[in-house]
Amino acid sequence: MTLRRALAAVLATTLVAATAPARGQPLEGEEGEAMAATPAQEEPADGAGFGDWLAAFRPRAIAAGLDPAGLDAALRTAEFLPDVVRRDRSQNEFTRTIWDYLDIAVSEDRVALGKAALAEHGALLSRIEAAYGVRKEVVVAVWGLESGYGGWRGATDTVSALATLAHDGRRGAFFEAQLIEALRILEGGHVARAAMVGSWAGAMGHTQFMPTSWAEFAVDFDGDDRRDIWSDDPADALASAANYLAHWGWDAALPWGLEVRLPEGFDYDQTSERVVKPVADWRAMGVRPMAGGALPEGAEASVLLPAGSTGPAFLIYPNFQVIERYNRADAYVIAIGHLADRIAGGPPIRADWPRQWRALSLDERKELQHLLTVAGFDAGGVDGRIGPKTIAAVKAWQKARGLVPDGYASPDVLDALRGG
Ligand SMILES: [Ca+2]
Repeated sequence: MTLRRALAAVLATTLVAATAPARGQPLEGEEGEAMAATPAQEEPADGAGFGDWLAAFRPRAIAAGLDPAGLDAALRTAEFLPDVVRRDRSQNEFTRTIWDYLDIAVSEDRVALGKAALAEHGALLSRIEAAYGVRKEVVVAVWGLESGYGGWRGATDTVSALATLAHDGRRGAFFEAQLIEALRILEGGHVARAAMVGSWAGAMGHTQFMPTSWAEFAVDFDGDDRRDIWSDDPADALASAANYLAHWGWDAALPWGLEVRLPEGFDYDQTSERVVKPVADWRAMGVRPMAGGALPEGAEASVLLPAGSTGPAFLIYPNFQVIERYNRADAYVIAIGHLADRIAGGPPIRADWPRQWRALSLDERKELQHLLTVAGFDAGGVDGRIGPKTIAAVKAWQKARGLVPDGYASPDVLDALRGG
């Protein structure tokens, strides 16, 4: 094992990727317990009926086209995994601010490991960049966040994890479809049954693809007729990630975004992913790159304030929405883009984050939505997810009170709402 691999394995226990939280939500940890807050208290996960579920699943899998003998062989060692259910049920309890997340996701260690990975796999990454038109640093950043540059790809048996989640039923249909695709991968001989391991939620390999993403986007880049994202050799996995980003429209001529300085008197009503203008218009309004120089033009862009008006501002380009195809959380997208920039030698984010604020808990997020709704601002329900409607409701409430309408659901906003 190289030093880089050893370091990456250590890193992965403290950082790890975040799995698909909704937009604007605090990020939850995946494999790393260090990411987790206190797990939710709930009834112990119950494997009763798992065998019956597998028996009932078998004809559905055969109807989906799977070979009965291969299917039986693959399912013979499938087990109910109580820990998978526990993690699935407690996901929304985890709470982390974007700056706490970025401290981990784009730590100096992860930047240094990314530079080492870029050097070690430079020839491969150049070939991938030429084939898919995705900057090599971006591919490395995805690798670094999803699996600590391959050092932690997950050790949970994927068939068992998916069968457990399909049986548990909270999102049963989704995970049953994933399980069928996973079984198809085995039938195709792309990976051995025992080697098909990954995260507790079924994401696999160096770049943590779910089975349906594998089916649609994985490529055989090394030409051995297997689309192998699991083995130590990252060639297929990294090319698959580039293929994924290319498919969703990655534009090699543009950045993902960049940190900007907003002019005095800037209208904060303009800060939203929903407000899209030609870059030239933002330039005319006085928006400038924090690092100096000129804004890359030739595209439309939006101004994003992921921590409100007292934190950093970013001008985000269409590539931002491409990275969202991996994970819709702003914090994740910024982490990928910024890690790529840092690996390429760029500077840290310069503006300070509002570190005096903590993240709202799930109960507090629900209370915020409830209070906004009672006050006449439609927060889009009371589900604890800070999505576009909740952000718009916070903005409208701020405007009505003569505050800066940045839409950020800070503890101060909640306190003011409690005060009526
Ligand atoms: Ca291959």
